[in-house]
Amino acid sequence: MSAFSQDILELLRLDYGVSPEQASTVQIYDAVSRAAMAQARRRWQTPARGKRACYFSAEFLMGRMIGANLYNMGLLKECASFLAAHGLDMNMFEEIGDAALGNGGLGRLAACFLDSAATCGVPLDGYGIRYRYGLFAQTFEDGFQKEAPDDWQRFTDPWAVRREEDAVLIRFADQTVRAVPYDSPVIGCGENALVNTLRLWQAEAQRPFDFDLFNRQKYSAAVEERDRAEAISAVLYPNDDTREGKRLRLKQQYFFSAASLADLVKRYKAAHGPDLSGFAEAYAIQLNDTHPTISIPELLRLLMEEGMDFDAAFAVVCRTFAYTNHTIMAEALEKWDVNLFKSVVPQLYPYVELLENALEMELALRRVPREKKQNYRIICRGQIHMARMAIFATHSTNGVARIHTEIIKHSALPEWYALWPERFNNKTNGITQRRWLALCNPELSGLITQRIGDGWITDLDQLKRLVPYADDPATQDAFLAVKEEKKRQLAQVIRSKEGFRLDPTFLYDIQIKRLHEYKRQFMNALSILDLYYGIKEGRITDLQPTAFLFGAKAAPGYYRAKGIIKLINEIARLVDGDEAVRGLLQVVFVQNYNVSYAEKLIPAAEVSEQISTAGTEASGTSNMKFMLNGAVTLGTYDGANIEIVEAAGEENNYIFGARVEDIEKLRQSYDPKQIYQAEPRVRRVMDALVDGTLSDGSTGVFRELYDSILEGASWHRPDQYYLLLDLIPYCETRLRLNRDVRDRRAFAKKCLLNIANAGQFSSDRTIRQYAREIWSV
Ligand code: GL7
Repeated sequence: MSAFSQDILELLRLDYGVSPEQASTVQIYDAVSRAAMAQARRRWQTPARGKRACYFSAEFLMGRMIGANLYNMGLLKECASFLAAHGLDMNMFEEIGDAALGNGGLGRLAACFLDSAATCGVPLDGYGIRYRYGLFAQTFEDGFQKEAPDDWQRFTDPWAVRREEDAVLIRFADQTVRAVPYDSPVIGCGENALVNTLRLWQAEAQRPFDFDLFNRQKYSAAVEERDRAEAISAVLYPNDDTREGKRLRLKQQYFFSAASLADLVKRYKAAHGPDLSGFAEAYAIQLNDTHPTISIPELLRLLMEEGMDFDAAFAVVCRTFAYTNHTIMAEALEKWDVNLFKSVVPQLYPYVELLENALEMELALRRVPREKKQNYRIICRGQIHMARMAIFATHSTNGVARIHTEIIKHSALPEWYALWPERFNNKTNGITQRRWLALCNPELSGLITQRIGDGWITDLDQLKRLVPYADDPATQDAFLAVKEEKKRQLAQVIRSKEGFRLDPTFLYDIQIKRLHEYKRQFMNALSILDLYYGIKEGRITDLQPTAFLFGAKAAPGYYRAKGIIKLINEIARLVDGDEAVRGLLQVVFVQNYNVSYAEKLIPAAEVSEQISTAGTEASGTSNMKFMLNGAVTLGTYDGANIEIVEAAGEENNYIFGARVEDIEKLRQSYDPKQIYQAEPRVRRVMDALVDGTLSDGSTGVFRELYDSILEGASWHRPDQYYLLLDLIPYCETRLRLNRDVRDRRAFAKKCLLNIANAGQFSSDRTIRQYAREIWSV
């Protein structure tokens, strides 16, 4: 028996006094994780020398760590056989340890980056918050979303180590709290692998309770201070792409930024002595969106309190930090009310003013005319503009896909690009092929490795060698067999989780991502209605039976997003209850879509829905995961879709709809009512919302959705995301795709060419670009 298996047995025996047969699922999970952890810890030391990069992020959407860690350590097979020998298997860990400390793409990107950096030998550590509760758990009641707390730590957290000795105090105007770090090893895969660190800070009170008050029998008052401290890291804000100017949110941001910087300064001094002028040569810090931007005045403060003058300190700050922009949606650009800011972190405000003054001097030097200065001011009309601060006080600002970076430079922030063009650069997002192919799709991985070897696991460009196989009927058939198997497996999962019988012979068309108007799940729903009426009216006669799958969480306060979930659930009910279409259409909205669910859905997909309004989705990353698993993209010219289609061939994907240039031209004159009136199919599906066909349980939310398209609202024009403009082209492209899939081998060829050309979308590539072009590590 291997040392690893022996360790597991011993942990079970010593800690729990059980054999594998007697052990509970949690006990096995704990023992397996800790046995692996013991091995990882031998390779887990931070080297004393050399520059390190740090990824500051309010979100790390790690998902379940056990599988990925065992895989990267080369222990997965051994673990599987150990479990099998005792009549168990890896699926038993299903309900345990899915750390949802992020909302969506932005948080998952951070997790992929950690995996890639450790694999590529890039010294990169993650810094963030150890939320007590992650993104809410979602269920549906009568088709409406219900939220419940995500108590992810309730079993154990064997992958983290509490580092009491590295705790620091964080000062706010009204409280001082302890920040206690929990470290997880980030274990790379392959020959160049490192073990880096993810350090998440937990907020605690300086003392557990007030003894005095307790003795006087004032029990709630005695623990009040503790509760107020713990509130800071209690919950992840459930908003994706919108930012609320909430006090607690600002506290969270300062909490982890200040703790992380205190940590780095302490380490720097231990290694280099008290003079901090070389700080930027020791640490490169990437700001993941504006959430950690408060680090800028904080580092300035730390440096100046050590005696550095402003100019010297500012130079260190600029050389240390780099900023990634992840969205240009107006409501997502973070601003803090000056008074709120001062009432939370008054010690920082003078440093914000220093930054503002330095900016003012720079603008004067560059002869920016008075009337244009408004666009630059960090402090403007009683608000602090975090993105402006982030561009001004860093050496690099990057977008996350080619089109997104171009939009930043030429339409979102052109005045900044005009002043500092050399700071702006693109880093197209990527995904880790370890989790998103090797681990989640061993069947396809096996087929690929059988054809081209396993070098792709750490060098995804090697997938190019699959190109010749795209024409090979044996490979096409093998691919189709794998897809069928993954669809069968997914159908089983959905049967047990949702109680819905998905037909594995149907075409699987999947849209999974946060629920947001700009992502246009609503348009997908309207298009399904068009298919439904098309079949009923005899306009569509030869449809390849299709299952439309959705997964999405709506921010709890986002009324329309929740209405769209209800709408899709009602359409599912309509379709399911109608004999005439039942053999042709299925619609299912899965509950509690998360990383683990994605790992089941993506390998089974044949069609990847990427249908955001052109110019709105900065990049998207699920588009890359689907591509890697051999789905074709049905999408718009937006985000990374453009680069995907460029790499894999437009003929192997299905692109439709208005482009950014079209929308810009149309913007002023766009009138969705005209389309509604001129096009009976559009009218038919829109009217279904309000004519009694579909019921919203008398909430009025379907009427509100209808009005948002045809009437607009006080804060936006009608159909602000151009659903009606793109609806018919979308439906027609969908039908064309549907006709194409009948030729199974021709379709398999398209899928194989997507896989073969997915190499550039590895986050290994992205991380190497950050390392070389931004961090110099
Ligand atoms: C996002 C973008 O919306 C998404 O397109 C991008 O892929 C992701 C990672 O760069 O970042 N921006 C954002 O605010 N959220 C995202 O997911 C929440």
